[in-house]
Amino acid sequence: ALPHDNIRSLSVKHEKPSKLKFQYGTAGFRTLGETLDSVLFRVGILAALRSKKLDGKTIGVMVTASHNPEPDNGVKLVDPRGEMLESSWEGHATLLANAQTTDALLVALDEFVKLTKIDLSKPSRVVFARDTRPSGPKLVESLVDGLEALGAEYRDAGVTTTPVLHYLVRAINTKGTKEAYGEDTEHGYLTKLSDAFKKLIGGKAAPSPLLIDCANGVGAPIAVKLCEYLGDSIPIKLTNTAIDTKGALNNSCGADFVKTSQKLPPSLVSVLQPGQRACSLDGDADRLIYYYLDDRSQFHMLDGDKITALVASFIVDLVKAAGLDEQIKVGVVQTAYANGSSTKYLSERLPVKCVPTGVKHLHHAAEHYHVGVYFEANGHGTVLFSQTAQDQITTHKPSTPAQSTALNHLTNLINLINQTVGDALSDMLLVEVVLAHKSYSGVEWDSLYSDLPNRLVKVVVGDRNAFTTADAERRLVSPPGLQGKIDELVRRYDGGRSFVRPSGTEDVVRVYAEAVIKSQADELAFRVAGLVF
Ligand code: NG1
Ligand code: ZN
Repeated sequence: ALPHDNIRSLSVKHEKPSKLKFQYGTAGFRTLGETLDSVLFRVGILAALRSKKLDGKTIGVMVTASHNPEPDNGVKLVDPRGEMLESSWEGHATLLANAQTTDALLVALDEFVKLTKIDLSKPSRVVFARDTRPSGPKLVESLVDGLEALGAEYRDAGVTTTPVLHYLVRAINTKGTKEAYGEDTEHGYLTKLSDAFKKLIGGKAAPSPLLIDCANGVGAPIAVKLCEYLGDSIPIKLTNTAIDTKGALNNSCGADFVKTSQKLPPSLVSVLQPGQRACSLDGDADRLIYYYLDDRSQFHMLDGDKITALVASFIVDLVKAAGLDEQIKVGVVQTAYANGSSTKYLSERLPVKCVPTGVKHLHHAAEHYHVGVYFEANGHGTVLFSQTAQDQITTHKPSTPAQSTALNHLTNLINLINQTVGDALSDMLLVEVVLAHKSYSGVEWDSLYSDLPNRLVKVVVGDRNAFTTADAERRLVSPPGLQGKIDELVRRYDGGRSFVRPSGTEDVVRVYAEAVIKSQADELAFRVAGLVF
């Protein structure tokens, strides 16, 4: 049975605030950091139980609120292969987090253990990390109390990025197997990425300096270390690295700021030179947005869709050059937020699938291809190489030197890319590799296709659950009649497209619109928002 006395004596130190309701959403639990104490304690218990359920495999816990404002915080679980928590457990997490008292929690836990058939005699192992938020240290203490309540073995990976934590989980669980992912330390991660990068870039001219906006978050210290490992293989300049300045995190900087406002962070205005490449990470370094200023100092954004276009074509070319185009099919996964021009460009070249918002949907769909490339427009994504593809790449006997080179590149790409989850630093190195191989500057990359002007707005509504969708969120099912009205409006705009969906992370409904002319995209978005309101 569960150690009731132990759980009780620790749980009373982490009482649930009476009025709050918590929900494990697409990004785990996420809300104001100061309200999350009881949630972290209970997540500690849940992580320990998840590990027992999976026969003592190591589970990850990441404490972060990503691109959200500094006072927010959050927590999410990572499954043994470095992937997001299996969705059937999201409901359990929500239920446990909302048990009002310690007694109610104990009852809920007993029921849960019975229902899920958890063998409590199994060991439990957990590794956790946090980002740089000021509320982090206290929340980690609450988490540790939850782990100790169940007697779990745990490892504190300290202050690091979300992708590093995912890497560690996968590395720990595959140690000593034929699927070994790398040494299970930050050093192992940095070595794996930088070694692969150096091999891929070898012989190519050193690219011009890249400016990285670290969002004043945890990406900064990890990027500093990465630069040491990369040595002079690529000149990098870091900015927005002020992790100790109160209020600086994600404030007018970072990937979400750039994508949402479609402009340069003010702090870069006097720093970025025309023609120079730059990119922004988000607060936990799993999103990446590139941009540059043209010679008229006009801002151009290269978002997740542009990254997909760049990377997918590069991989398709390599697979072909390796003589594996019959055996390995490359495909792309997008969401409804992908720019219409990107979908058109990609669909003309390879299979493209559209899925609902949220990385877990993209990730699962990408697993159906031999090589699956997925990025959300906001810059969160990666490339998955299936076991079939990896086996083909390692066993294929090249018949020409060109095939042999292409195979080597593919092998190194598999090591360069963090396949557990989107990883801004790994993705950045990937982009740099492709740009160097193609001798592209931002201008040539940008000209693969022209983005349709677009606008994303939030609408606060009485009940966002009244909005339900179909067709990968591109159409509304309810409220009844609303989709017809949206269609009617959209028809009046040249190149018009618009859709409405409830957010999975905020209590709002999002409206997206695009059209051939910027003012029309804005107008369409606001008129559709008017219908929703
Ligand atoms: P919601 O709030 O469901 O739109 C947002 C992002 C997602 C994803 C999640 C998780 C947009 C429009 N939505 O989801 O892409 O990143 O957060 O962080 O960017
Ligand atoms: Zn993030």
